[in-house]
Amino acid sequence: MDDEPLTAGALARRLGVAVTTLRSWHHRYGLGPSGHEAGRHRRYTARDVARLETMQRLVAGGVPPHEAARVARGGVLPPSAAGRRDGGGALPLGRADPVARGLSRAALRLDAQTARQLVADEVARRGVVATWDEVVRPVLVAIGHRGLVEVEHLLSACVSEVLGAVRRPARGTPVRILLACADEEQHSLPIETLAAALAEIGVGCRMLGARVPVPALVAAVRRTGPRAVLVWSHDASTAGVGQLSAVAGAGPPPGVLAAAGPGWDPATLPPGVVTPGSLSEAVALLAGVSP
Ligand code: B12
Repeated sequence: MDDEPLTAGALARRLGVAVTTLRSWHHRYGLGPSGHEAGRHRRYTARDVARLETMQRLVAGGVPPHEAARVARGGVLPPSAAGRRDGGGALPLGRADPVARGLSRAALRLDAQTARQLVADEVARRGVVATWDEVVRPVLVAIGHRGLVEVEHLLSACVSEVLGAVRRPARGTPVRILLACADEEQHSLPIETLAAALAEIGVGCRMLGARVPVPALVAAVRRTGPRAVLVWSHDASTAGVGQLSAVAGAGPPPGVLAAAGPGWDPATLPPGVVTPGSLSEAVALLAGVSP
């Protein structure tokens, strides 16, 4: 499978560069596809891919393209460029999906356009849940380990933009679900992803986003009478169970009250609160709420 010759599109996704970049590396530096089958577009063999991975890594690390191309074709790096061999161009992603690798490279380069396009293409290709679990989440976790805050901000914003663009159910569709981050909780991507995944299957929701103060959450519950409320907490410091009791006491209790995210301690939750452990579990739970 891994040695399967790649199309320009598949290789561009894997490297996290635009197809036009691959074409210019081909025409300018001779780093093109060598695989040729009659009647088919030229494809990149495993050897081509290895050369272009070297090219991409060195260029991402700041080495001038013509120097990087020479190394990719088998040359050695001149001492002047040696210091800038590898600007940390790759994240430890283990056996992650090749597109996750491409996304991590684009994110590390702060290449918002490519990162956004990659995520949008994968949402169109495999849907929100698979894109989150197989492509975006592994990259976010790896970036978190590296503590690259500027990359965290950039990638989060790109992912948010793509999720926000997922078509929502038509106006007039009954909305019975309320999603919110706990008070002072800024990690809203998981509930933005949940809202987009629900929209994809025609289920509407109200998503209040990051850092929802308790009075505002209670007011939203009182005003909309949701059948399901999900509150996300990523860290124990934002997981005050009082928020959940406040929701339960705000009116007729919602049929589903869910505490989601690694911040909550299941042992401390009020009775009846459910704890979906994954995005797909939360989608199944909330999609079942009668409109
Ligand atoms: C993006 C990000 C940010 C962005 C958030 C942008 C946004 N709109 O969401 C910004 C830059 C704002 C941010 C801020 C901060 N962050 Co931050 N952030 C991250 C990062 C990189 C990704 C978060 C994410 O979405 N992860 C994806 C998660 C959810 O995936 P997962 O763990 O694989 O998910 C598991 C489950 O949660 C579940 N699951 C996954 N998705 C879903 C969805 C649903 C609906 C459900 C039910 C389940 C579910 O399945 C998975 C397998 O079990 C993480 C790194 C990380 N490891 O997550 C750091 C991280 C969470 N942040 C961290 C910190 C410390 C902060 C700050 C305090 C930094 C600071 N000093 O300002 C602030 C927090 C402020 C606050 N009060 O909230 C730490 C938290 C440490 C801890 N307590 O555990 C982390 C772990 C980074 C690190 N390694 O240190 N952050």
